[in-house]
Amino acid sequence: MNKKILIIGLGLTGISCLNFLLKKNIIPSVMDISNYPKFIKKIPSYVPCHLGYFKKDWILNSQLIILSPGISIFNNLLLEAKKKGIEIIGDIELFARYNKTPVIAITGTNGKSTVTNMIGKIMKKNNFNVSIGGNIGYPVLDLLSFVRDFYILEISSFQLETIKKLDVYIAVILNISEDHMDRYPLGIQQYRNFKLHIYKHASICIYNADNILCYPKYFKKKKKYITFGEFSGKYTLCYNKKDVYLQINHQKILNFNKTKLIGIHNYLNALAVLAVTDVLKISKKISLQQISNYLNMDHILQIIHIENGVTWINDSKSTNISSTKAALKYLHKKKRIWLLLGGYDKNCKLYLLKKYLQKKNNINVYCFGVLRKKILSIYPKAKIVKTIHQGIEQIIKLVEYGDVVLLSPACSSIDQFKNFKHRGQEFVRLVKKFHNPK
Ligand code: UMA
Repeated sequence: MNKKILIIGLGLTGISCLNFLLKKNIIPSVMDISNYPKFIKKIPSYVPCHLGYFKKDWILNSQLIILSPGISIFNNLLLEAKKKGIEIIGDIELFARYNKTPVIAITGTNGKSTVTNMIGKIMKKNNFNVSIGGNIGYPVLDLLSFVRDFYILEISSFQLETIKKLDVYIAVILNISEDHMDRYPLGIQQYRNFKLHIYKHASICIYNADNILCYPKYFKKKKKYITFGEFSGKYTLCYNKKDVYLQINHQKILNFNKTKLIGIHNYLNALAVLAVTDVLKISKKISLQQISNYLNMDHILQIIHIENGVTWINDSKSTNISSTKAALKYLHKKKRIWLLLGGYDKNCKLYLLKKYLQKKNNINVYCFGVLRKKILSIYPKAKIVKTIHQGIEQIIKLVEYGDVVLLSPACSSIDQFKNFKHRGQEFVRLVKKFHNPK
């Protein structure tokens, strides 16, 4: 690679790209909009580095730009670079150019991390040598140093923006609903189009048959298609009185009420997981055992404290409306729900949540962060607080036996926190502190 390479963004992705190139004796230039990017100390002094703003001549004089997912390809300078014929890729495309290991790739608006983890666990239990990476928090280029049977990648729409040819053995789209609309001004179809990139070079495509947005635009003869969904597809749910079953081709094979999984959204995740593990010919016994015992990841409907009959739940990973709705639906039978909602404004369609909240009379909304005033304007019954701290302080005085306090913000966290994990950890810390002030 004998080109003038520029890495933009010096977070997890940028640093992993830098290390990858340095190992190949390629010295790129690096750039970040922040004056003090998180990993600044990891940049060797001999690497040309520009901080504080995007330097136009560096961008327009480069021959290859490696862009971090947090930066939109629709940035004006990048559009200008593209017009000039400068190639713009992301870390996953770079990975694809060197990778020889089969890939299982998972995308979707919600459930990506859960499904990626579940598949990983089941495959390991079945003696596959696998590693997981991608949007889940482990940059893909770092995987290349491990010899594995498979890589299992969680891939976001941001990452899919810069992928050109990612060969994938199995590609999964779990669901598509409104998210990141600040990044996709043309709306959900624009977001969807990036998600669909995952099918492009996939041998097997698995998708949610209930959600038309997940359907491939073209069905190709040489690819195999497998479907799942609550109501339609090969892998579906079957409701029988109080029980919910996983069924394949209309044959019941697992009673979800006897598993540790919670919420219909997780049952659907399990259907997608089983569709993947069936392709890999993993014994159903192992797959179903692992699915049955799977415990939610931290920050997803995680019960963090129960006191005086009040349950405190951390669902900080809910960064969009559909995810928060899934949490509320799961808890709908609770006496009262105290919902902490808010954060950074991704231009989400709040009215979709408003409609749901208006139908319920057991949900008290406390809104915080940048979006708080917008939430109040569409849902005047909400109480406004500046921070989660203030919200807990007020709620703790009002809760009664049987209530649930739920942090399920429906927004991203970057206005007040480093990321959703930081937000969840702060919530846990504060809840413990309020219950045990010493
Ligand atoms: N930056 C700029 N200009 C900008 C925006 C950011 O220079 O306009 C700089 C920041 O100052 C910072 C760096 O870019 O120094 C951060 O880069 P990044 O935002 O791309 O974040 P990374 O640390 O590289 O992490 C990324 C993913 N982040 C995003 O997509 C926003 C991580 O997903 C992922 O785990 C990681 O790569 C490894 O693959 C996080 C995420 O929030 C969890 N993803 C979104 C989501 O799940 O909804 C898509």
